[in-house]
Amino acid sequence: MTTLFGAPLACKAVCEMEVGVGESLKNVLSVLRSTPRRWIHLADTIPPDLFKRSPAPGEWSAYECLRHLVDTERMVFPARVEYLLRGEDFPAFDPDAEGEKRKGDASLHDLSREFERLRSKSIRLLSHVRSEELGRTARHQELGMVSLGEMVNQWAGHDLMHTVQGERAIMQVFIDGCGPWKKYFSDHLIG
Ligand code: NI
Repeated sequence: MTTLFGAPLACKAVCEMEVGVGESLKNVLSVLRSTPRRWIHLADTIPPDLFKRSPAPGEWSAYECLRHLVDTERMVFPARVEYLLRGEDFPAFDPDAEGEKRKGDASLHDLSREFERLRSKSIRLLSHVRSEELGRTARHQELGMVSLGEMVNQWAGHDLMHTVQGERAIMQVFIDGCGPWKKYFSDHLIG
């Protein structure tokens, strides 16, 4: 047994590495499966004016966070899986610019279901990825060499990052209204 670099590697270390990688994909999938239902629940429950309320000038509302998740699900993450499986270099993506691109006004209902539909396709794509393929690498235009394993971890983190961002945007109106309790929200204040 040798590594990619030709150095011998003990079987025990390989087995432990594979268990670790498998666990990593399982954890990633658990997040990717959970995110659309969380957004559907928010979109169906939170009043649209609060959902679309910008927390501060230039800052994304929950609606814009959801739209960005839909855009990246359509244009970025599944394509990156394909690039990495092929070992093909891929371009950088400017999430902020892309998030601003689509100014359409899809309803919260439609946007959240579109996210769920696109995510189901992504889960099907990832279900064909074998643990050993997570070590595949390709060159990202800005970041240099990255692996598929790193990319899927980023995907799950990206889900949570923009979900937290959306919830924090909704939070602002309650922070403004809570009087002396406001001091406890210093880590969450926007603007
Ligand atoms: Ni993003």
